[in-house]
Amino acid sequence: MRRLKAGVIGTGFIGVCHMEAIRRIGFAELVAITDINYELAKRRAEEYYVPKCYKTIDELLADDEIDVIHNCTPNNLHMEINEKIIKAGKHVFSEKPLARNSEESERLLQILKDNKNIVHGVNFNYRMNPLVQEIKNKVKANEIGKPILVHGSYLQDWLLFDTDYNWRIDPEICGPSRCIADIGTHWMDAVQTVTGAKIIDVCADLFTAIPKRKKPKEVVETFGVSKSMEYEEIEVKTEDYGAVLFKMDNGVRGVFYVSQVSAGRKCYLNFEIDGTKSSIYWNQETPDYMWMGYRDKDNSIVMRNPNFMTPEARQYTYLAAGHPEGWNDALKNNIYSFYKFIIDGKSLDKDTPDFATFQDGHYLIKLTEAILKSNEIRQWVKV
Ligand code: SOE
Repeated sequence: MRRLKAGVIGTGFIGVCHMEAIRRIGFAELVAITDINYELAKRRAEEYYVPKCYKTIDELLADDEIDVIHNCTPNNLHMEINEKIIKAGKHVFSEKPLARNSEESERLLQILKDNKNIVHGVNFNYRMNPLVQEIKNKVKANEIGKPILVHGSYLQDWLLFDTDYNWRIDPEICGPSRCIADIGTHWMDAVQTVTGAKIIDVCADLFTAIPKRKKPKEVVETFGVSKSMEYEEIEVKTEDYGAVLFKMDNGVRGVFYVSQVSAGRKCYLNFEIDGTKSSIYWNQETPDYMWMGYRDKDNSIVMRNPNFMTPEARQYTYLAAGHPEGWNDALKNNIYSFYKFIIDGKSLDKDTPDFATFQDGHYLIKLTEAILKSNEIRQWVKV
């Protein structure tokens, strides 16, 4: 069987997750990596036994052996690198956000029009949890009736203290939105996936709870803690919290809030879909369980069990019930569905993938911009 050869650009926190996911796919082979920090890339190459470690992105792009390139760089580099990958004729799997703004992501879509053979994906990984896929199928099969309301949140605490710092705080690198762009887009993607509908109208309130932070002199990894006593005080220009009311194109009303300053919450992405017959609730911190709520019988908590799942969702679950599957598995599923789409010879012109495409990534940037606008003008904004 043919194996797809992969290259990874950026070997920080998320780059390593991609590398490990590729390694778990039988028909994929990780052949090369690169990082702006060449020493780090070399260490990773040794640790993971990656045959080629390039000094520059251009060298990696010029490698004829490579079919797929993962863009795991910081946000401000996504656009240029995505463009280069497409122009090098490689399939591209990018971290979110695709670009700094929707003008840039729109330009990527234009470039893709002239490169129709390229398969493009964005890492909205939460949609690929087995139970999120199962909920999608249940909603589609009308099990909860017609969806009426959607609500939930995504809460973290890794930026609670004023001594917490990471490149995501800097709008030059992260972009004009942090909390909404970084984790709100995951929530919106998950909810759009399970309902099969789009958010089209938003009304938002954003808040910077910690307006000044102590930026350490050393570089701190995402979720890392700085031990440095040397710092400079900086003004924070992006939001720590956001609340959004919304309407979807199928009439569903919704509300969600996101925070990176909620003590004790780590990766607390949860949503509930309330339908005319019943409700379903799922939380990423307990990913193997979903709650089903009823008006006319007892509520129940259902444990992920491949034996009783829909065939569509079962393709994304591997372990027997009681053997937890979680965040890394969902990320693997996302990357697997991307590679499977390519190896099966499918085309984004004709086939609908389970993973998020650049089209979806572009729409999520437009949603983020509408949320920023709504917060600014204190009014509802159409996307
Ligand atoms: C930091 O908030 C972060 O790593 C996000 O950037 C990821 O997208 C999310 O999955 C986990 O948290």
